[in-house]
Amino acid sequence: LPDGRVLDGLKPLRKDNTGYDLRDLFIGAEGTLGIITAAACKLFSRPAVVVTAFVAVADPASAVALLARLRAASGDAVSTFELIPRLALEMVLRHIPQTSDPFDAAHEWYVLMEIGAGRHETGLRDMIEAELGAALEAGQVRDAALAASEAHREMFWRLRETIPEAQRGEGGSVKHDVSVTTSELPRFIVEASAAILDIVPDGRIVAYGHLGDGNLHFNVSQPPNANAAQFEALAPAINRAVHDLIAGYSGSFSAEHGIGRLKREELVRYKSAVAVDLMRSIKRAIDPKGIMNPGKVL
Ligand code: LAC
Ligand code: ZN
Repeated sequence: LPDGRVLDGLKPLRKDNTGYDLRDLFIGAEGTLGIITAAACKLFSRPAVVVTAFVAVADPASAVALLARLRAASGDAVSTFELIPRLALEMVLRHIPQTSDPFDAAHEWYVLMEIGAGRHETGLRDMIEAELGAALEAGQVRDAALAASEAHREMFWRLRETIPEAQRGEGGSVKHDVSVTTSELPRFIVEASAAILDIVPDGRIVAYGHLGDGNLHFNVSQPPNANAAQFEALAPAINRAVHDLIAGYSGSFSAEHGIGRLKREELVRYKSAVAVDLMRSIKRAIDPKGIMNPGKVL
């Protein structure tokens, strides 16, 4: 450390025993342990072919099965697998200009997927069409549209990326950023939806996001015509119900967006006391004056 103290048990970066590998400690520390002043990035070659598809699926379990099918068939080249419920698509179509439903019929659930093959891969598109056909026969897929151009691809992405903005157009919302093992996501969605509707029977559940990472934004929009502030006053009760449930799944209440100030209390509630003590000790050792992003995380 700059003041000469030595942290035990860390792997020295250099042969002269200077510089310690704090990388893993810094990941997710949100700047509370120091400032990153340089980074080296490992680059991968850009895939020659990327296939983007908007797919209507029967239910979340079918989406999970489809993900497994496509990972196996593509040699694990699935780079996007975003779950979208009908309600989210409807909100997007209502609030976001230049959007349209890719299908004639309405479907309960959708997936936006992207698969990129290696540099020399050919026949990827045919392979994905064949897999989607098989999934259709198996009852997992209801309909599918493959992007035919870059503009078409951007149109599909717009349907996914504008969900937060569209949800804002629907009034008050209570949000979660949870993760569970991907295979358990379908059961979690059923149970968390029931838990939320117990508290707010007309709440509109907008559970969307990064299914490929086991990470969902399990959000609830206010009932239509309700008072936004009154609805958002239910946030602590709704958060508690969802986060208690996620703890039972050994999942995380903070999958993607960090702890910040908003989830400090949750951290103490759901992490073990040993883990929180250890985090505080590390914080004190590295930042004894508490000057690194004060007030965040711990
Ligand atoms: C998203 C942001 C909320 O996935 O993480 O849309
Ligand atoms: Zn996200």
